[in-house]
Amino acid sequence: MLKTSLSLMLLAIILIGCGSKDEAVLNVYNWSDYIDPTVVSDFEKEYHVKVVYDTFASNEELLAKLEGGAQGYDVIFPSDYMVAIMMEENLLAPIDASQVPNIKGIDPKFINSPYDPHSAFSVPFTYGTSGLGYNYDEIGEELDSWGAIWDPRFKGRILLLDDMREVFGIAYKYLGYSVNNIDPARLEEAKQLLMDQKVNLLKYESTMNKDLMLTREALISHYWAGDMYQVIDEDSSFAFTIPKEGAVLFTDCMAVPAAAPHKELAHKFINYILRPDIAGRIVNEVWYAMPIPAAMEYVDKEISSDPNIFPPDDVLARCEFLTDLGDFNQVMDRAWTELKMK
Ligand code: N2P
Repeated sequence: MLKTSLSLMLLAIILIGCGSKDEAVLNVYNWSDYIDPTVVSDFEKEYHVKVVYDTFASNEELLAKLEGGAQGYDVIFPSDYMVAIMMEENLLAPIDASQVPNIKGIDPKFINSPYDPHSAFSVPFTYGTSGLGYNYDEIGEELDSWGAIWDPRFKGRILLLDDMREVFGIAYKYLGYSVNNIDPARLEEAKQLLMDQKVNLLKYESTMNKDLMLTREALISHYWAGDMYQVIDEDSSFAFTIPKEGAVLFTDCMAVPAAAPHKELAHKFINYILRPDIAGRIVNEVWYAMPIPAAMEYVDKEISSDPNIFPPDDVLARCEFLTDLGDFNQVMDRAWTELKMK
């Protein structure tokens, strides 16, 4: 009897020990509002692991974290041009495709892209564009041009993304230049235009935009399509447009930092995200397109048929991917600091 209870006790101690100390952990670092939380908790259950989830607001913030020596992250979500920068800086571990069999379900258009020509360091997660979100009911008319951000009617009530490449992207597109322009004179011209815009600016912001719109403090927000659709889903006074001048087009990716402590589990997570049923659930929650054709049967019709979320070719043709600007990055960075200081 005593022997049985002793061994039961021993068993309990061993089990408790396994549950806490040895439970595997995966550290995920993603954009805010960019996952269905139940997808993460289901991963924890299915793989008997714990996911520590943290968020960032821009590619530059993510880069600064990694350059600053952050060691803990296992899966990160850089955009296209940032994958290129991180590859250049040796910050990424190669993706072992044999551990991610669901890669075969990705639309081939998104494989071997210019930012990662051999798809060696990144796996596409979502794609989409930025644009203008606005309170249609209050403005009383449709907006179709970036020109709206300079319109004196909207003084003090406009949010622009706290995102250097996106903000200069607007000014460049409005002036008819490429978002990847590296001519200093054109940068100066864009900066001046953005200086003039500041009377209308509520603030540069990338995370509180939803609240600021829903409380009516902001009337217009330069925003990413899916995030704006999360607002529209809550309050149908709002609308979204990809302006006629064009916008930034992005592919956000999954990648594993070179210093990731749990690389094998990171690959399992990436493979899980690519599963058609899981991808479908994510699209329905975040309103961003994922390049996985087999996921479409799980996606709500309302989302899959929306041309702002799955943009047709003529819209894509006026949009542009950001590319790594090389040394010009520092020049733009200075102009951005000046813009934000004044
Ligand atoms: C996530 C927004 C990310 C889109 N909420 C920009 N890459």
